[in-house]
Amino acid sequence: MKKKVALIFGVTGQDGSYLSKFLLKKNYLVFGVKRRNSSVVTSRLDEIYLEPHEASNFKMYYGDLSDYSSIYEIIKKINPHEIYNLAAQSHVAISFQIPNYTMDINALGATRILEAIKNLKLKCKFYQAGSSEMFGDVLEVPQNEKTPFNPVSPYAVSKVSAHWTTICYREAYKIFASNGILFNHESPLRGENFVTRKIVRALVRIKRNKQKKLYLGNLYAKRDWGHAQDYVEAQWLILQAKKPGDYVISTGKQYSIKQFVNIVCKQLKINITWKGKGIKTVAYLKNNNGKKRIIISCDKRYFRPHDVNSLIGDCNKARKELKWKPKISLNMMIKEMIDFEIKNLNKI
Ligand code: NAP
Ligand code: G4F
Repeated sequence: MKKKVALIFGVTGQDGSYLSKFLLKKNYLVFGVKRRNSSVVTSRLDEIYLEPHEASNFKMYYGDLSDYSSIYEIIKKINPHEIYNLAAQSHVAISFQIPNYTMDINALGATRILEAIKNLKLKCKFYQAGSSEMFGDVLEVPQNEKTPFNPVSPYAVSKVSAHWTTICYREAYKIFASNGILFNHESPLRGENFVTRKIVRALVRIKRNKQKKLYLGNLYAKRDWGHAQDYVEAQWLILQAKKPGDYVISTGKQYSIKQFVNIVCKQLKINITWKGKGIKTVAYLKNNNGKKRIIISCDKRYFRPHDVNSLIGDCNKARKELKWKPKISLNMMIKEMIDFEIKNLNKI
């Protein structure tokens, strides 16, 4: 039987890596699009990107979401059954510093892919990586597919635009185009400047005396955190549905950043005490001689002009229609992230 062909924009990212491995296991031929960087960083794909190009079921091409001609040519050459658009300037805080770029890549980037599909008259299916950040200052608790969006960052606005463009092309041109509305999902492969990886990495290093302190921003924001491995399965299931549609993917549980820190400390057997309020909150350790050492403080640098304070998803539609549910608990995920950082430290 001929292999199914998938094309992944954003293949070098956290989800791109998990999705590539997932699709290879499902016997797909996987093509990834990688943008040019001054250093070649494909570390998240090392296990699958070692074989010779021709013989491999995983191949990469250079392209950029800012460049319509590269997108058009790659899609034309590959003629995929499924396209996953995971590429984005995905950091919410940074989107306040580079709003034009964020809009170009996240909003117009999705439009460029959809335009190429339309212009080439392809029958392929399209997945758009939407975000719970689109709910912003939430208008309903928990959030589901019917909850109105209320975005509060350039990142969220760009994702709302891509979301509606996907629906527009589905309805106007009958393209099988679907949106995932994914809540935060993490893993050992998460970017180092997202809060979960930053916390785990720093606390492992503090435990090993390789770092003195961890500086954070808003400790009181709450997120609904799942594991990227579970969430890429949902991305695939969304494209296997009978009809295109939009799906919330979440765990339905939420924790604050402070609670996340507490769980990591418990697993690492770091005995911290919290003190203070707001930006003056600190966490300290007590030495054997009773002296206190502050290991966590807040720093203005990590606060956003406007933060999303509370997110929690209701994924009943995905549970019912896609038979999807999260399998990896927060505790299991944190353990995996800790083990990964310890392994990294031991390599040095
Ligand atoms: P990520 O690790 O930041 O990966 C983003 C990917 O996009 C990387 O491969 C990156 O390439 C690529 N990219 C950035 N700019 C590009 C450009 N101009 N042209 C082509 N590729 C470009 O993000 P992720 O966590 O895997 O998330 C995947 C997608 O889901 C993103 O769209 C994100 O916004 C969305 N999302 C994520 C979450 C989450 O919690 N993880 C939740 C909801 C939605 P480089 O490697 O070269 O940087
Ligand atoms: O880990 P974060 O940067 O993730 P955020 O902003 O929720 O965005 C992630 O999830 C979205 C889905 O909802 C994705 F669409 C998006 O692409 C990305 O993957 O921050 C989480 C929370 C925020 O409230 C932030 O203010 O943690 C708070 N925080 C506190 N201290 C911090 C820090 N965030 C970061 N990055 N760094 C800190 O030091």
